[in-house]
Amino acid sequence: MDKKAALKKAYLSLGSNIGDKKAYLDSAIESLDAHNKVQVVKVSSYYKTEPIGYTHQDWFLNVVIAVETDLNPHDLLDCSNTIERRLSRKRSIPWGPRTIDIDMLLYEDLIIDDVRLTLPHPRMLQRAFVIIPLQEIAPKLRINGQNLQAFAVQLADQKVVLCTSQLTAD
Ligand code: PH2
Ligand code: MG
Ligand code: MG
Repeated sequence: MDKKAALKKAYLSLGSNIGDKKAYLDSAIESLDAHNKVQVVKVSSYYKTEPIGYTHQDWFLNVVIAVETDLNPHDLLDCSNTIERRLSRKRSIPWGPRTIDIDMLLYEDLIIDDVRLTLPHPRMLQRAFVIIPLQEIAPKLRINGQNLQAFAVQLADQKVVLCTSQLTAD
């Protein structure tokens, strides 16, 4: 079979709110792309975003990427978790501060719900820090028959600030 035809498209959301946030995001994206079965094909702008869920923490820097991969969803999850560990991710407070978080949003149009992985990501439609950058790199994407703009307008109260090219660490 034609190799290119076998590649699967997945979207990942990355976030950081400790230390040099941009360096953590850049390093995670480079590490994903360095895997011989993962190719990063699109990277959104970076966005400064107010923390959702657990609010007593610093603002996040968030980005969404598209990858093409030969890995199945669980192997892509393992790959992401390995990179999180390498970037000294500690799991303490749920939804709390983290050097790097890599969440799988979508993998083709697969629906998965097992102990390790739920796809589509169960909270993605409630999160402006996911929907806004995802809309930027996948403007034609539809979820549950609706375009992403329909979800974005409902999340207008969540603060998501587009970063310019002069992005700094804080
Ligand atoms: N991640 C969370 C919880 N809250 N808030 C923002 N703004 N960005 C995140 O990446 C984020 C969050 C859990 O993973
Ligand atoms: Mg997360
Ligand atoms: Mg996560």
